[in-house]
Amino acid sequence: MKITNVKTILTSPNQNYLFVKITTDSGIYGVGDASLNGREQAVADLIDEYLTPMLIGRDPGKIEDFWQLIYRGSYWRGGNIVMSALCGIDMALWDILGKECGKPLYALLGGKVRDKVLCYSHVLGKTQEEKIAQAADYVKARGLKVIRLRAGLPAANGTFGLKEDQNGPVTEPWNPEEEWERTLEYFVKVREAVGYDVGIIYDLHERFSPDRAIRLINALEPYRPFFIEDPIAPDCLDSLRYVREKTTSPIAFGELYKSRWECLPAITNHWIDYIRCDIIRIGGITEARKIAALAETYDVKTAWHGPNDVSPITHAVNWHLNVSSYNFGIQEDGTTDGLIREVIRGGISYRDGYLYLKDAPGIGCDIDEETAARYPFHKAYLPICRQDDGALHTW
Ligand code: GCO
Ligand code: MG
Repeated sequence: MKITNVKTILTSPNQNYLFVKITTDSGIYGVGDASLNGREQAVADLIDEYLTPMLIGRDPGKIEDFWQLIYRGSYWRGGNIVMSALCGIDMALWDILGKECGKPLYALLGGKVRDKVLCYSHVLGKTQEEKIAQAADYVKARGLKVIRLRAGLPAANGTFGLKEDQNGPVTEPWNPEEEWERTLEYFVKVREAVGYDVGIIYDLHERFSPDRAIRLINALEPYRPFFIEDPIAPDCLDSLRYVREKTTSPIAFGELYKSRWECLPAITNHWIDYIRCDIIRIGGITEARKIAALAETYDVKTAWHGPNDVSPITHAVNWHLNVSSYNFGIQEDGTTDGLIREVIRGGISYRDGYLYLKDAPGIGCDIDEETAARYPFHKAYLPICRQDDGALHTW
């Protein structure tokens, strides 16, 4: 079998996504997700200009070789643009392999060790009151076993539903000391509203300095967080060690990691309990299964990143990894609105706190290209944060 065509598809059904479709001379094609919020066009250009010429005429079954070719073969290693592009292609190649074998992706990864996937959803809302009401409703009406709160404004506000290109990021306020108080109060109020039978995850979104993160995590401890997500920025490894040593709540970390080697110290030193890389950011399925195996060796669980800005294709890939990994912990089920479901057919479904996927060869998703074309892409930027004094703060 030989690859005959590689197509990038930029589309914006309310939010920007980048898909990859690889066609072969056998008629089998595969689809992948290469979305990188705020930089989609750069990833598409890399695929179109540099990677596609390397793929045409290749055997799609040589997945590991292609991964190494792109990661090591450019001499320059990794980075968000390269790894996202690599992921879109990697997913599409695994999808082709599954379709060729007539087996779902999880079967190629070793088969199921579980039948359903525990998940959590995002509590959203404009005001604290709205969010608390939604948290209670999630538990009562939707049967969620675990819910997720986030420090600060709802994610990526200002990048949705654009009718024209943005020319720079929207600015959000973030004043650490004030927000520290609000962050604590919010968690406590939600805990009081939903009781102690429900898991509550708190995404601190890398927004606190180590000293503030330690104070906050310790203040939250009596309210039993399911885990604290990304409390500090990932850049200084020693800060993670410091936070770990001074706190006892479970820590989930790593949505900004871009490779296995970045995850390594956190896993081997037991600085984290859950590794939560974004499959797209680490170069796809080929790398995710290596990270999962590494984490299993050290009793660290997986909690792959699954927000609304990764598409149903990635949510499905996460599911295949989750059912076939012994050390699966929990899956983020970011709220996706209906429109992306018109563009991507197939994918996971939710019932009573768990995710399910119907058996189908490969990943089990397809792109409706005509519908994708009806939602034109508009360049958008992720927001930034600034403090009262004007200084930039991690968003
Ligand atoms: C999460 C994440 C996201 C990110 C988003 C950026 O835990 O789901 O923090 O909400 O902010 O993926 O594009
Ligand atoms: Mg997060």
